[in-house]
Amino acid sequence: MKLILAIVNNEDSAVVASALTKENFMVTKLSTTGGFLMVGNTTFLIGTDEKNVQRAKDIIKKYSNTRTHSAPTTESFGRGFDEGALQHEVPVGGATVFVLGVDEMEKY
Ligand code: 2BA
Repeated sequence: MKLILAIVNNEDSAVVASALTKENFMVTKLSTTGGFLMVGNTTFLIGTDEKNVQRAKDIIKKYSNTRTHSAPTTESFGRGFDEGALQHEVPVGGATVFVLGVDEMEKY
């Protein structure tokens, strides 16, 4: 048994969730926040047999797009988001995926 943790852009999360569910994966969707941009993203928890991990990763990859996000530079910190604040573009995603071993899973 494996636990897949997949961090996905909010804009892709509905289509990723629905594609996984359609392929019979059990999915829990958490609202999370990236520590760098401090912008909302979605973390999926997917418990599945090891033989299904690659299929889940393929689905996540297929529906997760890379985007750029505007972020304040360190020189702008403390100046707020006024028009003089310096911005730079940061690439975000597709998805960041972790695969963890699971010792036990029980349902009561
Ligand atoms: P954030 O932490 O908000 O990061 C957004 C994007 O900013 C990252 O995209 C990366 O391009 C850049 N970035 C993050 N930390 C940086 C740093 N210390 N210096 C310079 N640039 C930095 P992604 O790598 O695609 O990550 C998207 C989101 O996935 C992250 O949002 C975070 O929520 C999560 N994530 C990515 N790698 C992770 C890891 N190793 N552990 C835990 N969460 C991770």
